[in-house]
Amino acid sequence: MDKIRILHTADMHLGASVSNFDYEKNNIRKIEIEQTAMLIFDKCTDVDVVLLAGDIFDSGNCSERIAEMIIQKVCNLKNVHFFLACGNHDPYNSTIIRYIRKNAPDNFHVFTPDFQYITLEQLGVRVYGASFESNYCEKSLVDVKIPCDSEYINLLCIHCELTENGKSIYNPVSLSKIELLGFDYAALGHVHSFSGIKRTGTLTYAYPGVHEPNGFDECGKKGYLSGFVSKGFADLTFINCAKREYVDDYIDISDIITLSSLVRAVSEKVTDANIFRYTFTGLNRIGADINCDFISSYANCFYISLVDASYIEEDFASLCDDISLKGLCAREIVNKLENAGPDEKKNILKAGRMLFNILEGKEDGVDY
Ligand SMILES: [Mn+2]
Repeated sequence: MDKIRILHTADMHLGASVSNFDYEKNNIRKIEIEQTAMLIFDKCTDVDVVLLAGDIFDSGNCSERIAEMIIQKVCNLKNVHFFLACGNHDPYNSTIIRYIRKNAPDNFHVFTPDFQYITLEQLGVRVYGASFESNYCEKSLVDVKIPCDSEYINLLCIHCELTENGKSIYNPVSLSKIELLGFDYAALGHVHSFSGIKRTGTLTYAYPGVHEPNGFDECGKKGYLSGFVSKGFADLTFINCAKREYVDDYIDISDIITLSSLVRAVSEKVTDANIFRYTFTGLNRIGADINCDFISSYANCFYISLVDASYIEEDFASLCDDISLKGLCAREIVNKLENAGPDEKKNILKAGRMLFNILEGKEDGVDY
């Protein structure tokens, strides 16, 4: 066969706790993260090889119920070849992986901690991989003494950190070495954001990232990779499948004069399914106190958090007579303000506030 159809997913972290919201919404998200995972398994129907690049389970003690859901899906897809390379969260010797190894059907292969390959003769494919044995792995799991056979399409499935200096506690893998070994596609796991579909020489490689986000450190579109691999070539597409997206952004409120326009500005930015965090920056001309709870109560979305990091136009002039370091600073600020243009004025006021926060022993808060 000159090309095969693959699906590549990783870092589902099934069974992970969700604690960003209230009780009810945490539960909704927990269910959604599982549902999307099952939906990806449903998308495997027409696929030849499914590559699961580790951290599919968030912990080795993940509930058997979740393992059973996956096993059921795999049982219903007898013609699809599933490969799991265990990661640092769900290592080979953990309870959940033992359960999978004992109960999964023959078309689900779990790689051992020793680098190995499985040949699928009818497809002309070799799938190479290895699993984390425990939570850390300082020595590369890729055995460079086992090169690829160019008669086959060679796939690598591995949970790792790409590095050329060999230093990582999460399976250091050298990209240049795996390229030299002759792989056509390397299905990687560990990094939670999509790397893009990368290419070096005849090797294509990618981290798909998580399938559903679980925090503001996982913003943007989330999903899995699907497409074709042939000798020296891969045609893969990132499929955005997450039910919700985390958005973490800033709103400069300098041109907003009334509270109602700020409420409107926030409402216009949000979409109902998503999860937002907006930080207000710039000059606050609305009033000293921006009530974030009040503004968020008007935003129609799954969740919103508002942070006020705006600054007010302070009366530094009234502090100029102070016989102290503060007075000295105030005089300097006022002097600078007198000679500044409007844009520069903003920065001076902002810098002035930061300086006074330090002098007054207050925390500066958000860096914008
Ligand atoms: Mn990991």
